[in-house]
Amino acid sequence: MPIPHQEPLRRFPRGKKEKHQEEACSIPGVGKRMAEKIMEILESGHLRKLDHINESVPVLELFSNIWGAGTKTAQMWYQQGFRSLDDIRHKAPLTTQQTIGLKHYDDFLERMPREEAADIEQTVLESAQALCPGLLCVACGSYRRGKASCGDVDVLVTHPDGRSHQGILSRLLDSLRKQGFLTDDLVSQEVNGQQQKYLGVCRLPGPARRHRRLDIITVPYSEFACALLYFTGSAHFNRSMRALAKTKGMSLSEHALSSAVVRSPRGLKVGPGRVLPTPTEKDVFSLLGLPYREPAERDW
Ligand code: 8DG
Ligand code: CA
Ligand code: CA
Repeated sequence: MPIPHQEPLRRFPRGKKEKHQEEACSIPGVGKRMAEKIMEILESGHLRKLDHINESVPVLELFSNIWGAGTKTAQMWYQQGFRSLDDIRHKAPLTTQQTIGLKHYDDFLERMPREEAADIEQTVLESAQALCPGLLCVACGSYRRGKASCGDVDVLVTHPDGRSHQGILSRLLDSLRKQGFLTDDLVSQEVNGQQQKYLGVCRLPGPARRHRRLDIITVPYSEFACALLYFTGSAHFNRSMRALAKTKGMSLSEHALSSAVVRSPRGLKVGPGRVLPTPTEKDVFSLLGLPYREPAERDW
């Protein structure tokens, strides 16, 4: 939305204007063009060049809230002249993911109460255990951090026998689809031949239920603690933990904590190091020399 043009705040007498411009130019890093912008703001309280940006910001936000559309796509659509979701719906060529994102636009923007996340976790758990008793299914992310509302549900699946997690994801998804619980698929991928990730959409049975985003990740039991730590987050907390590991010559990922990692002088990993056994999250904290933090204390 354009900012209404404001009355000029001040008009500098000719000589004074040049003097101010010279002063602005003498600031390190400020060249002639930047100085001109400073002068425009000083004179009018406004920078005309930003009008277009102010206009585009809410539209870009509207577009980038479509699941599967990033900032670049949103900008491209804006440049193509699209201004509303109706424009996108009728005129933009969409990927399969963006079509799903648009279909559930309002539902995906609304966070769900944690009770609903618990019901979703329970649905996945019951289906998983019907296929293979002993499978563990844990809702991570904001749910495990104790938040009152969740953007989506992140379910981590593993089996203590170290092998029954293999190949379980596709069977679990089939079972959830047959129940009508899964409504759309967004992404399925395999990481390192072991970990499998699924990103999709589900809806609990009953009237007035919304479509919710569901992520399911299956991991080998040896990676369970590091995966649990990673998918519990928060993302900011994970970044701090990884940075700390680095300062101790270690490396932390969603797969493992490794020691004696060889890094180049620029900090790049050149040798993989040795994977440390971490049966529980507490072991990860303790190997990093940190006091344990409950999931609810990792929300920053
Ligand atoms: P929310 O869904 O309620 O909005 O919050 P969340 O559960 O914390 O976020 P999420 O997007 O579902 O991601 C789950 C966890 O994955 C997050 O808590 C920590 C981990 N994670 C990172 N980095 C990133 C990242 O760049 N993107 C995403 N989506 N997750 C990340 O450590
Ligand atoms: Ca989440
Ligand atoms: Ca997620």
